[in-house]
Amino acid sequence: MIDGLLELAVVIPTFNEKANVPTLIAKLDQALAGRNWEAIFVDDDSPDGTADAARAIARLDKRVRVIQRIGRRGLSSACIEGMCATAAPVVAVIDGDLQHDETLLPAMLDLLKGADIDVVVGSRFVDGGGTGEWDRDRVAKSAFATKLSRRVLKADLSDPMSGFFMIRSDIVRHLAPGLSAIGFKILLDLLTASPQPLRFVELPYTFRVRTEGESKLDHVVALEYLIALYDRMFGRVVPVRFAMFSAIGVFGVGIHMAVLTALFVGFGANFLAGEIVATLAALTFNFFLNNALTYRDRRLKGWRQLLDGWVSFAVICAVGAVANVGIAAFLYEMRDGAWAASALIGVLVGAVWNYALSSKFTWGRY
Ligand SMILES: Nc1nc2c(ncn2[C@@H]2O[C@H](COP(=O)(O)OP(=O)(O)O)[C@@H](O)[C@H]2O)c(=O)[nH]1
Ligand SMILES: [Mg+2]
Repeated sequence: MIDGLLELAVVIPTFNEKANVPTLIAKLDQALAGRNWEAIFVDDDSPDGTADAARAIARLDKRVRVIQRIGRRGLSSACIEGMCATAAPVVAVIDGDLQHDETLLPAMLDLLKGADIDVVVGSRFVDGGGTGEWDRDRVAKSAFATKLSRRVLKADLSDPMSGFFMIRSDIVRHLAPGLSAIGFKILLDLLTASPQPLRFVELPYTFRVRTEGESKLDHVVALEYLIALYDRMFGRVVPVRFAMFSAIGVFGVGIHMAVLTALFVGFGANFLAGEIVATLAALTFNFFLNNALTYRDRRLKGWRQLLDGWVSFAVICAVGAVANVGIAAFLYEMRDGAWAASALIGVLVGAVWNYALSSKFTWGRY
């Protein structure tokens, strides 16, 4: 069998998992003995040198490959790139921290060799599976997220949030252009993107305890999850990034008014001075919030990038403001008296301008 065709690619997204790399390869080697497989590490340039650790093994073992992504973060997009980087007919995704049970892989592969299954999912929530030593808080959060995603999914899958699954690679390539690639729930993304329901089987496993490194799933990741769901439901009407950008813009108006009120009413400052300070405060607030949330995956870091980004954002927004006022004034002239509608269209044009240019020039450069 070893000399035969490549059967399976195991995609392993990693961020700071250096200590787990050799163990994982050894475990895959054992679990997949007699199968023709390759492992693809997709590492987001981990500071701990995970990619180097994987390359050190890859020099000796041709089954191991490494994709090192620079300047990008994101579990879903890492999985997609890994899955599209193989000639194997079947791909599995497994965490790099040994929490998933790799001994399930041969059974998953055998199931996919039958004609009528598209995806095999490792599930913590079918009989025989488990969440291991999770605390109650995490079990509750996970149960909530699972419930929510089942609503969106309309499929009777017990563990749609699972990060451990195997799928035919032609299906992934076919669905890839329509994936939202945001956040960390790639399986959910694949299942919801498919025009016809994917045929799935679930196999139970117990989520292991992490012994090396630490979890990257923080609160912002939970927000990303909600964003991914939003994207699936309304993303076609209003793109998720634009919705976030606009929501943050509305917050910015609040900041502007609060600062202006404090300075002008509270401290009796000159109106123009108050306006200038309020505008700068709102602009800075919007810049940092967009950097942390809307463009989290392309976040600017360090003084130099942040300063460059802030300046370009300020210039773009200044032009956006001129366009906003100009268009509103023009419409107001044309449709005598429709002041509110004119103003709103001005705001919308300004917002689209700010969004389009800042996504290209402020957050699109590094
Ligand atoms: N390439 C890449 N891998 C990631 C990223 N975030 C997490 N991972 C990897 O995804 C897997 C699951 O993440 P983990 O933090 O263990 O999630 P948890 O098990 O739910 O706590 C691990 O192998 C991580 O190293 C990321 O932004 N990019
Ligand atoms: Mg983990």
